[in-house]
Amino acid sequence: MRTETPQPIRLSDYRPPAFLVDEVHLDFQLEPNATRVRSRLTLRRNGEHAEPLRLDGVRLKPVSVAIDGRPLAEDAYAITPEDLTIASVPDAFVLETEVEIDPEGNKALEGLYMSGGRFCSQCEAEGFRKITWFPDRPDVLARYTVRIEADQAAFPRLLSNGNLTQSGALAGGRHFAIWTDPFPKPCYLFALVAGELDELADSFVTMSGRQVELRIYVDPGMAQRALYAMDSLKRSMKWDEETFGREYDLDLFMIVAVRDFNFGAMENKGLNVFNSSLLLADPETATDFDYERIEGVVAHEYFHNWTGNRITCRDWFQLCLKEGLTVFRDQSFSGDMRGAVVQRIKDVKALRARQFPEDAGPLAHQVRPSSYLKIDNFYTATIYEKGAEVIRMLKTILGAEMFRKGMDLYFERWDGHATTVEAFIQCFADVSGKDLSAFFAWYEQAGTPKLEVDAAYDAEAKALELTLSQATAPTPGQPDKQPLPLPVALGLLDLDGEVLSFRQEGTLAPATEAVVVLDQARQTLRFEGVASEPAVSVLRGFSAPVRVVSAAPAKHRYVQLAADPDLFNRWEAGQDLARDLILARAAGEPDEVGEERFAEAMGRALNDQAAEPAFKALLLSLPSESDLAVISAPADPAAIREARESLRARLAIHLGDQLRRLHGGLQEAGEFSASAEAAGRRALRNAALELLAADPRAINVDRAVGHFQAAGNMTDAMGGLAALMLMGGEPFEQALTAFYERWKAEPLVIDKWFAVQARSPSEDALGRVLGLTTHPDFDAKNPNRFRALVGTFAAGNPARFHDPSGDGYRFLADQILAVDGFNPMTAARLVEPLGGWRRYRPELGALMRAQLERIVATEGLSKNVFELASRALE
Ligand code: 0A1
Ligand code: ZN
Repeated sequence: MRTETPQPIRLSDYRPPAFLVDEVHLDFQLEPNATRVRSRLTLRRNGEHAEPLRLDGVRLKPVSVAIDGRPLAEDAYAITPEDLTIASVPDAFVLETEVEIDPEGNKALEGLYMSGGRFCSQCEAEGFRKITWFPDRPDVLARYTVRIEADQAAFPRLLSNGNLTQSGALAGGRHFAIWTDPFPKPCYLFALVAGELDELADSFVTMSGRQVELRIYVDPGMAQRALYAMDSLKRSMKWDEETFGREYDLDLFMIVAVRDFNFGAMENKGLNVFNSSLLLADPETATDFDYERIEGVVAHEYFHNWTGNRITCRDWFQLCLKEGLTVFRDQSFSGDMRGAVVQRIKDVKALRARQFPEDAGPLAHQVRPSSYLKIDNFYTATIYEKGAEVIRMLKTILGAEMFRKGMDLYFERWDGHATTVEAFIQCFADVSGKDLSAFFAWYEQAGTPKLEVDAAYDAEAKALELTLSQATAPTPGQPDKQPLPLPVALGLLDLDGEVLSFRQEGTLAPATEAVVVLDQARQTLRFEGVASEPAVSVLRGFSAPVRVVSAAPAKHRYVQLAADPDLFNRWEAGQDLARDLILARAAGEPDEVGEERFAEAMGRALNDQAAEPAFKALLLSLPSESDLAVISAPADPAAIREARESLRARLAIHLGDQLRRLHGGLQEAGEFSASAEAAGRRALRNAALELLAADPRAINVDRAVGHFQAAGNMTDAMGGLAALMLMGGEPFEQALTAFYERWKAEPLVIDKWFAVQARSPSEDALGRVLGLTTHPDFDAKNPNRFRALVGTFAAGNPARFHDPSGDGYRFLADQILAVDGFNPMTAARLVEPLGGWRRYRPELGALMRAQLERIVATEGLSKNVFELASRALE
């Protein structure tokens, strides 16, 4: 058992920094096992106080400490494994320190570490303290000059933030580079990269006519695979100018790809560092999904230059200030690039897959949390994706023009500062003259509201009464919930699918769409002039992050599936119908007639010539097993899988010929295109095949084998392999072997090979996964590989993970504990699948709980894993 319980950090304890830093001079003598870091900080006391100087610094090997050029006597300062304290310092002074660190031994991938023989750094959130002593908090902004010195042959490129101001050769085969960043920044945006890297070069002319040099650095031989990222970068730069009036500020923008990285990518000023899986792509090795993600993440990190870097967070509780806003920006960009509806559906699917379960379990937290043990644990779907939804609602409530005005004011008012969510919202209140205090509750209240919709139509009066009510279940630490201002976009259709106009009570002009803001627990709205019984299309475009519960009959949903002009709700109607059918079957009450009817309606929707292929592909994919688990109480993953598969089988049989025709007809000829249209056609073709895989007769197996063998790009190869995985047996094994042989030299592709096996529905899936942990290519020290196998099994194979034996849970706990020994951040991110134990059948819940207890009781556990596992048990 752990002896001491770590103390939480609280938002209410925020105090401004005791000392400010104006200038930072760093000098790195790079050696893999013993890097020397000399630091010269120009410090001054912040306000009138007599506090000592306390600087963060984790397990640094001290070499020297001096103030204003005079070395300090040993009794003048104190060093602990976490900080350096100097009892008495002048009001303004220069502090010089020297420490030694061991990048090679750093497997936590935080601070300065080695990846593939290169130095690279990751400082957000609190990694800088593993490099040198510093007030490691985002509200200390300083100007940096960085000198890097290393062996020239081993580390030919030396990179840091800002502009290269000097470089040259030195004696003994060494060389140096000096980088100066003119923009004051918090230390979490510091970056250093050194090693052998190929360069892809391009440039961009900004809206004011400045030329910016663009560089992407990758493993030798990989430069061509960065072309799509470069193109995405240029489109992002242009988009931010056109959409938000934001221009890039330095003369150079660099991106580096690294293979060992805990998260996706990092927005270090002028020197973004990317997980190579989110940067490198060519048609042979990357899927369309990878392309989409690269475009989105390149944009995300670039957009941070304004929302995150120029304006940063006062403290880490404000993380959503930069993350929710930047996700909102990258989602808007992707919508403009790839089609708003399809993008919106994908974003909502992701929200439901990751954020809704979080919000429904013991790890539920506010978009702006009020306490934490390890901030690393708060890089969550709630902060990012729900944070983006909150901004989106703000835009819906204010309108696009007012929203833009508020953003302009935010940029103007806060440029160069570290600020808060309150200050951000205040900008919108100021430009609109609206009181947004009630809106602020979206940041402070955790949990997914349930929105109940009840419609009563009076045929004689031609009036519709719509009663909307909202309720949010208690979450840890928040037993009582308040109503939230919830924008509900809606419209009406008659039962032939024609749009109905209506007059909202109190308005004169008829309309076909309205946005009402529900801000009470319950509200009844009256609509007049409604010509006939309507199907009510509520929450159009998913106008608020809530779960809708509606008493509308299935026939209304069929009308929507066929004809809702809001394509999001057209898709949603299909999802709702499928959900009800699957849950009925899982509960032992299958609605066979309903299933047939659904299959027929899907057939018609697929025939709709006006609908885009990408949209149809989304229509074909049923709600995921984990989405269904979140809404069943208690969840039985085995029953859910069986019921879902049986609905899929019915569709595959009922629509077999149509699906096969679709699959055959969409076969691509000619050159690969990464465009959204071409990707949409591939998506539909692969979705058809995936559905056919639910009917594993020879005709479909052969088709999947043919698809796999003929694949001319990775999207199709993975589509074929995934379909074969679902059907299992010899054809799958053969395809796996062929795939491995073809791609064994490509780590990013081999990650996919591990992941597809982890999703296998077969009885021996866990045995296979266990076997793969001893495969020579498995490496738990590489987060991509570890997540591909262990993360995919735990989060992407619910029926096998939740095996009644509890073996799946034990396996996950073993893996978490093993990885926690060297990489707590990555280990902690795998606790979540065990966290939802209360929502599962009691027998399963007890077994999940037992593993959480075992984790918490482990000697030497990291704070990261301790925080999540202990919260999950509360
Ligand atoms: N700010 C990055 C996310 C990030 C956070 C922490 C990291 O390492 C521990 C890495 C990346 C983003 O939003 O992209
Ligand atoms: Zn971000």
